[in-house]
Amino acid sequence: MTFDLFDSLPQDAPRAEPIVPGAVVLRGFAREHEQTLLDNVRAVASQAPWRHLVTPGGQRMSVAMTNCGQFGWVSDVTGYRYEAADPLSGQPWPAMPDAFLALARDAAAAAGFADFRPDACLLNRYAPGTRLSLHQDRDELDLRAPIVSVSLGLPAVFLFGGLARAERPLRVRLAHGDVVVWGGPARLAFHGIAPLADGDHALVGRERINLTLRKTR
Ligand code: MD6
Ligand code: FE
Repeated sequence: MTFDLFDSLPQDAPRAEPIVPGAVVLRGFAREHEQTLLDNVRAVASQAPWRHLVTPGGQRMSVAMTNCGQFGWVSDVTGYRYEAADPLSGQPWPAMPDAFLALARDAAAAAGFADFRPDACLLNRYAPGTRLSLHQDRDELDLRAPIVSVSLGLPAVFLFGGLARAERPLRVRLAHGDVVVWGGPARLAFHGIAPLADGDHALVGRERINLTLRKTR
């Protein structure tokens, strides 16, 4: 029998980096589908345009957002919620692209969450300087399901805190193609994005796009 060391060390297998129990970064997991994902982002935004939502406190969010799938996350002065129709058009959100579903299912499975079937995808767009302040994602009814988060374009610093807002967050660099899967004991952790550094990504330009895929009910 021959034994080739390199058979057991695939050079191009995505590396899985645990952040905290329940949360893992799959480095480069989305890279091979980057063009399809970006084409789909463009198609979604042509039907349901990027917009700056207002928080219940009356602040305009600096991150631009849109949605696809059966439900979309919206915020206004009355609160946060998931809605089946885009409030701008009254029409259903654009359908979830197959490539989003497949990537979410594969990433969740790689992180130990079998059979993940998201019914919502929130798309976030960051220009240089844009940040997302610390928050919890708790508008979903089934908190046993994980969230799968895909980073495209400019790199960002993900702030990963604890279950209390006051806990000092870890800083994790997320680059183009990285996928974060989090659930279990991390599901309600506070998190955010530090102000985006300026740069020019070869494929995406001067912005960062994030997709977060959720099971809302
Ligand atoms: C972002 N992400 O990466 C913002 N939420 O632009 C999130 O707020 C987020 O990455 C829940 C789960 C994963 C995430
Ligand atoms: Fe979040």
